[in-house]
Amino acid sequence: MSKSRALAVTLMAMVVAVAGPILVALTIADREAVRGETGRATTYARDALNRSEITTDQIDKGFRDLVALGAEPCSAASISVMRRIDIASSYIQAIGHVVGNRIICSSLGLPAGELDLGPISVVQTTGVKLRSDVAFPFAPGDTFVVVERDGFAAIVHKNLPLDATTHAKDVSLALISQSSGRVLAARGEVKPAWIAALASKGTTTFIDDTHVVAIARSARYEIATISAVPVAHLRERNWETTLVLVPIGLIAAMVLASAVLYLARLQLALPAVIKSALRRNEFSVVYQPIVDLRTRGWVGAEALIRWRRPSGEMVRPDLFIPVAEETKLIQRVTERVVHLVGQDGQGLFVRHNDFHISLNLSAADLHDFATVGLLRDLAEQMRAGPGNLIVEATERCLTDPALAGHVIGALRGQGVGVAIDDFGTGYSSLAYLESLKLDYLKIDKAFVDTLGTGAATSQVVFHIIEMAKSLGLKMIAEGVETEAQAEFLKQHGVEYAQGYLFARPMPMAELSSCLAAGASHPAVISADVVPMVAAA
Ligand code: G
Ligand code: G
Ligand code: MN
Repeated sequence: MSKSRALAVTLMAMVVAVAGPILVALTIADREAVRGETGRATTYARDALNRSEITTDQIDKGFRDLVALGAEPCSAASISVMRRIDIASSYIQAIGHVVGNRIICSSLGLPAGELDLGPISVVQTTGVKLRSDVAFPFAPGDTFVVVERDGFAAIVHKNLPLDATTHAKDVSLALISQSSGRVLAARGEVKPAWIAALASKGTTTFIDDTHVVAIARSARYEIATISAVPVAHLRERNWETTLVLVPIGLIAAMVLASAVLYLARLQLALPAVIKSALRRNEFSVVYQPIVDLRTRGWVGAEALIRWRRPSGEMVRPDLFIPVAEETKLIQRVTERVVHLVGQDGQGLFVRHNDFHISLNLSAADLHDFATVGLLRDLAEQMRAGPGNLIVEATERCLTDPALAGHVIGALRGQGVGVAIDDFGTGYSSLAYLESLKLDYLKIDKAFVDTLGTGAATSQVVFHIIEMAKSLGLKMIAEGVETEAQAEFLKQHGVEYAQGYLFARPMPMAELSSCLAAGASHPAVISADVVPMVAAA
């Protein structure tokens, strides 16, 4: 990655790290406010509806009692039942007998005399007649709702269901006749658009330009209530939540931003740090044994670079090898690995002349003839014979297959084996596999992992094995962790394997003492090789 691109990426990551948590905090505050105010409006609407339903229940029962009595509507018996209903029903002001638009007699008794109700406002589909704005001489200044059925009328104080619901003065509340959409009682502004929204069913909430609106409809009567809370409350609540959440968002943003900064500085500084690590000899090499799957004997080992910072921190090769490749430092890293292997492996091939060490090469190494000289010097220093040294090249290394082919040809010419590494994980071209002369194919851990899982990709292993056989390549399976995998690979003709099942990467001193103790010729030899050993 070029320096300016790295800076651009860092800048973008910073913006996301800072803006992300703050945007999340603002979004949560907004949602919380909407949820809270919608909940409040719904509570008001349900409460008003509940009170209205109780009132209607009481009226309904009163009318039924009077009809059931079957007496003359203004007889002493009827009047006494009216008084009883009036006293027993908390929401009913008075109940009486109606003829035309006049109450002839009522629970109020004689002093009230005949009362004029004025015209009917709404006739509900149930036949109930409603008058929504009735005034009485005995209660100047108050208005009432009168509910009429079967010749009887109940007088209800208009604001009873609404005033008892909330004392917040700027909250609008309305009781509506569902069928006609007519306002029976209201407090505050009621927009026609809210009443129009009654058409749908159940409880509805919505927010318009000015209010958070909730509508509750009765399932039992043709009534509904609307409550509307000014959006100003929404903003207040939003602000309160914002005051709590944004500081939390800011802290998260700061933590994220410093993490980005740390990683970016590390990434930008890494080339310089790699150079100083080369100067200060911070690199070392460990060796992971490669076994013969039939005997479990150690036939070789892969050299793997390790980087320990002076702080003691280990930096993973996956992290710094790509950076070294991008910044043209990789050949110096390869040289260092070759140098370290040469030091570590003094006399190794003299003691174990059929053992091999394999080294990982990068693209730059494979496109430069200097690598041929480097490996020749190593072979001389280690007194390596043909096959004692192997180089591993990944598919990604072969950017110029023709040139890489020449370097590979020269390496093989001096007895260095060549393995194709991480096979199947990169961009594969069968053409180059056929044109290049190679010795080994390493089956990537990703495919070994799929063995016996029934995953669709587990089929890929068979194809890789068949291909390796048809090209005459020996196979090394990587990342073998279970006996089942090892057995499966052996059954399918894979010769070699590497993985935690057999051994982890280790320093040369440990590798040497294991070899001296006979790791390359284990005492326990599986049954099917015994005849071969005997034959040999
Ligand atoms: O065992 P380890 O986690 O170190 O390996 C991680 C990756 O680093 C592997 O893909 C391995 O091929 C790569 N790697 C290890 N050592 C070297 C090295 O010396 N040179 C190169 N180019 N890659 C290496
Ligand atoms: O060069 P290559 O990509 O093959 O590097 C091999 C990598 O795999 C190294 O990082 C090595 O430490 C790691 N490795 C080797 N054997 C096992 C194994 O059995 N399991 C896992 N998870 N990693 C392994
Ligand atoms: Mn490798």
